Amino acid sequence: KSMKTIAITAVSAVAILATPVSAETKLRGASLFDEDHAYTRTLREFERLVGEKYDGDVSFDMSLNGELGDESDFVTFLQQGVAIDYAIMAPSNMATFAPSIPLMDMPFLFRDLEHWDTALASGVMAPLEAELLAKANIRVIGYAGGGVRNLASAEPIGNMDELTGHKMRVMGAPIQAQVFSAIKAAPSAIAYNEVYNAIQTGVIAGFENEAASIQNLKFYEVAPNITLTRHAITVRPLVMSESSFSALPADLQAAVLAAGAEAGAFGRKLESTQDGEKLQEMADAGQIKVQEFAGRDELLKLVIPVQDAYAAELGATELLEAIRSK
Ligand code: X1X
Repeated sequence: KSMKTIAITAVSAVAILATPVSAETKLRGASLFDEDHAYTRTLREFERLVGEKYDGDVSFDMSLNGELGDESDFVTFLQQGVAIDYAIMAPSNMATFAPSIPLMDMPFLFRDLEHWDTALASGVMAPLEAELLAKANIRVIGYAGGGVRNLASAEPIGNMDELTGHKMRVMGAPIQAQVFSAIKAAPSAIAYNEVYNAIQTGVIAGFENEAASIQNLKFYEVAPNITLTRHAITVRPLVMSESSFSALPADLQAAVLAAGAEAGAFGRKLESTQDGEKLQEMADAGQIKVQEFAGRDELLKLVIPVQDAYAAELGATELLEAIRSK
């Protein structure tokens, strides 16, 4: 062999050694909870399904127990395309970047579980998803949720008199504070990971949440009184940073979209089925005391004009009507 042929062969060998046969893609997720919570289980199902649907190499690394902060941190990471690639998010914790997204989970939007289910299956939320993608760089790939949100407080809150002036934490979207002000409470937006401490130290007297999270984060220790206002059935998009999504090969993108939709359905079934069971478990364990709210219909009457005004301000009156009429 000539010196030239030997040199070319050596260069090719180095090139082959330096190029991995198939590069592995690593996706990073985040959950506020441990492995038992419906969100974490839904995200694990998402990971499993992507692995099943994709022929290439993909691995997952999920931070648990709020190690990376709460959802107000996640939304910034997702928007910037740093630290995490996928998560389950409350729309009301994504308001900073997309002001109309909290319409999806505003209190008193759904009549019951059937309405919630029909609305989510209908694709009616598509304009809100489009705004989230355009303004926040975040892509909805499925819908989890299905927990019923109730009041949780240090002292019992059973009627309008007790609710009036009740100092409670709400999520960051302005519509959340507007709704709870309309029903005469005294809401303030506080980061989720500060709520336990804020109730313990008396800064607030309670908050509102669903059974799965009250149980998982032991909120019953400081807010053991549950009032069944049933003011929200959670809509929790499974989301991906668009920066991460758009960098994936086309066949992995297809696997992510299919897995997101299926994992969301898995999560909705899981959380909606577990919701009542978890309340019962906590009651049976003596961790919570549950009571009805006297006059829930009155709450609804106070809230409807607030929802209407919010939708009008966003130019989303037709969308709100479309959701209501599902
Ligand atoms: O109230 C919150 O900020 C949180 O409440 C529950 O843990 C979940 O619904 C979560 O998504 C977040 O909304």
